[in-house]
Amino acid sequence: RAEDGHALWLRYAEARPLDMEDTGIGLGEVTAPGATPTQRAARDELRRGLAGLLGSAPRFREGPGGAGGLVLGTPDSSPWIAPMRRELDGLGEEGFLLRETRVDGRKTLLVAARRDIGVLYGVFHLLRLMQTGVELDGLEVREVPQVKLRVLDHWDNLDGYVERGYAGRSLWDWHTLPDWRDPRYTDYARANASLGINGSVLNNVNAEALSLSHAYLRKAAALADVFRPYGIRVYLGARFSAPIELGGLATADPLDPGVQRWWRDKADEIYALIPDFGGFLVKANSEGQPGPQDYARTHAEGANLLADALAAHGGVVMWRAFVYAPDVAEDRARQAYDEFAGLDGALRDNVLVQVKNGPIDFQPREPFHPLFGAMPRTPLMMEFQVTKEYLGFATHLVYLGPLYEEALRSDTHAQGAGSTVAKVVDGSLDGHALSGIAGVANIGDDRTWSGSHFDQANWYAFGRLAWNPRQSARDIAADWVAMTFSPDPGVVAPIVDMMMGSREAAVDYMTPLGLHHLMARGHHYGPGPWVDGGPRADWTSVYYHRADARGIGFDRSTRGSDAVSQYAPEVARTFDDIEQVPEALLLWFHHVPWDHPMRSGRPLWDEMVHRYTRGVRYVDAMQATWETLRGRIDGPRHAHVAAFLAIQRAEAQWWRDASVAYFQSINGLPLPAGELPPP
Ligand code: GCW
Repeated sequence: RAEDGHALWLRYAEARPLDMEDTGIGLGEVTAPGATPTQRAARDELRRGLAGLLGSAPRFREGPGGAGGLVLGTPDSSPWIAPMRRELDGLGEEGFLLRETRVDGRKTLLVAARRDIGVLYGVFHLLRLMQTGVELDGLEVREVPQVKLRVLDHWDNLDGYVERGYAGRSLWDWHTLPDWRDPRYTDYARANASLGINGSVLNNVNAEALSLSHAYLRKAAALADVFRPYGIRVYLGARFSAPIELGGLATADPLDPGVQRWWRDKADEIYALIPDFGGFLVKANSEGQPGPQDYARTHAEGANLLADALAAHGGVVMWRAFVYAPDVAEDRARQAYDEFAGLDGALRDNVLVQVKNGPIDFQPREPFHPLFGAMPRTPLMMEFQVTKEYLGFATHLVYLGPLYEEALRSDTHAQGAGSTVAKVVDGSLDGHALSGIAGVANIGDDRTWSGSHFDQANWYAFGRLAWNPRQSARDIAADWVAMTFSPDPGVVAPIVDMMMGSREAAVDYMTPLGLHHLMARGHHYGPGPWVDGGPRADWTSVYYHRADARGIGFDRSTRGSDAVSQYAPEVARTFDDIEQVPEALLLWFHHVPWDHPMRSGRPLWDEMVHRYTRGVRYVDAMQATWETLRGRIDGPRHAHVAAFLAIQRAEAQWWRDASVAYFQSINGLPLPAGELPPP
């Protein structure tokens, strides 16, 4: 049933009278090869999509026998595409071309690529155009992915628990794998292929050694078999100490020949089962995980150990830069840069360093991570979080497109103005052929897949931006709404508007003006600016906001922790200057007096309260918008979203009231007049 959200954005609902007559192309006739699994996947998707959109299933021809209608293929699989071989050269392994043309005098729509996977991507693109009501007459589209590895990271444990997952249990049923291949695995692959996602790390970065055991590798191989026709490679989170735990060795020292042999043998074993295995994702020496530093070796020596084991098979290592020292440092925001920047040039060619978008940890707003632009000789992979650990889990409606866009468009100035994070990530700034972008998945066994209807949009936006990091979050939202709810502009426009402001609203009611890490301890849901004490100072809120009677904010300027100096001089100067730093990051970089005059003319304290209240009001506005859509969205989904918005409204106020009251207890200042939200 479409109304429970299980079909995602691939609903293919007949939304407007879009019949074959209209387009003149005769989309009911499809000439497409069906010899390989990927070719059959393309045909299956068209069957499903066109049946839904046009009201009747298309007729398939393998050809030859006439063109006209829809013609799919590669130069090798289709006599109609063969003459285009030269023209398709520029499309790479995954790109595609859609073209409306005439073949033998008949109107024909070509979906052409160099490889089957490109054709499948082209089919999904075409179906998207139809779902969003784009005119096919005169169509000419060339698409090539800008980033090579477009990967979902699942933080799924082998017992089915998903770390920071708010969408039920893990999709992978390790118990029945490899013998039972749940049809959901295919649906998962379809959804990802529709976006161009081409990799899946199956298990948590807090990895269990067991996931590399032969029994579990056979299970992973079964998933790889299901995903392969959809262009998706499987990767695994690797526990650095696995040679000890699985192999019975006395050490996991990367310079030990026995350890090196163990990883080589393990790689051979994996590739025998999964010939196109993608590689390893590693969290080492962070939050208690084992790593090379346990043996006084560097991250580079650790990463290279695994890289050497995978190199012969074409695998890669995605080595995470999310590290922090076992002892509390003066400024945790500095640590990844301090540990990694000096390793530039010391890593093998098949190593990518995977960097979170900001220097702390997926906060509602962070400045871009200073490692972007600081390691020109190393491919840096972006790690976004799709699951909303710090943004209200799956109950709060927060569209992350603008957060991703903001990070990707940030200018590192590494090679002068215009050196955006997107250019670092897609490899174009430093000329890397290897490039990657990862999203920590928000997927589980919930009927909606993502824990709520609107959280599907975050999976969707991540995938679209991974394909092309320069796309606009607003355009992506518009496509998603049209496909998911309705292409009716009267539905699309208000929902897109509501989505586009939703992230800023969460920033406002949780952590305005550059505040960060103020949530409740452990679960990270709900306010906890008072959190203090416990095992580590940098797991508390007071460590980050540093509020006292005179002011608030973390001084990372040249007079403070000097984290600003990790950025290129241009950027550092701006962040260092309290007059120039963007107000959205003011309290990230500066400790500011409560009466500091803001650009609005309000003193800082009044501005803070104003923003907290503004965030709550935005949720009011979302509720009002959603109410106007009653009757235009099917009842079940409308009711689900309305219920979640009511939860969000109450909790936005909880955040606001708790935060304002707490900070008042420190600064003793009155509430500015007129700033009380309705009860
Ligand atoms: O965001 C934090 C989470 C941890 C997570 C860690 C990481 C997988 O609170 O749950 O562990 O980051 O990214 O490694």
